Amino acid sequence: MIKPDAVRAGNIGNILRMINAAGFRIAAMKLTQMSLERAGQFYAVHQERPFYGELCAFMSSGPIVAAILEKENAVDDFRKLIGATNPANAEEGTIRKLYATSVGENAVHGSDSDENAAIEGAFHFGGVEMY
Ligand code: DAT
Ligand code: MG
Repeated sequence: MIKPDAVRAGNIGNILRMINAAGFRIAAMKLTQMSLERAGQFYAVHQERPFYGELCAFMSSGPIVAAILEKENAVDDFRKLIGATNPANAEEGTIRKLYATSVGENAVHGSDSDENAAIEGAFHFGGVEMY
């Protein structure tokens, strides 16, 4: 996902250009907005964390770009492309270093495993929207 902060800042094109340049194939993509309830479901794994309420409020605060990306070693390579959760710790040239403003408003989401990528893809897209 390209998160609401990056969409608001006009960085959809910049981020997609980096994703393309890194060799990912876009298998599904759309502009959409999660309700507070849907954001809560998406991040349910974090529900005991102190930032959960803030995270769900932020993620439902405006439109996002949801996408399914394909590549060999996609999960690890995408995490490298986006950089550390906190942009203060992200490497130079990563999406979060360039476009995130804080640990909470960090421009992009990436799945943390192939299994979760499949779950998260199905959260946003029906079968006829995947190519
Ligand atoms: P990532 O998005 O790098 O996988 P995560 O899964 O640990 O990071 O956390 C999910 C999101 O929750 C993260 O992108 C932003 C938010 N978050 C994480 N740690 C936070 C913190 N200490 N304060 C505020 N928001 C935080
Ligand atoms: Mg995560």
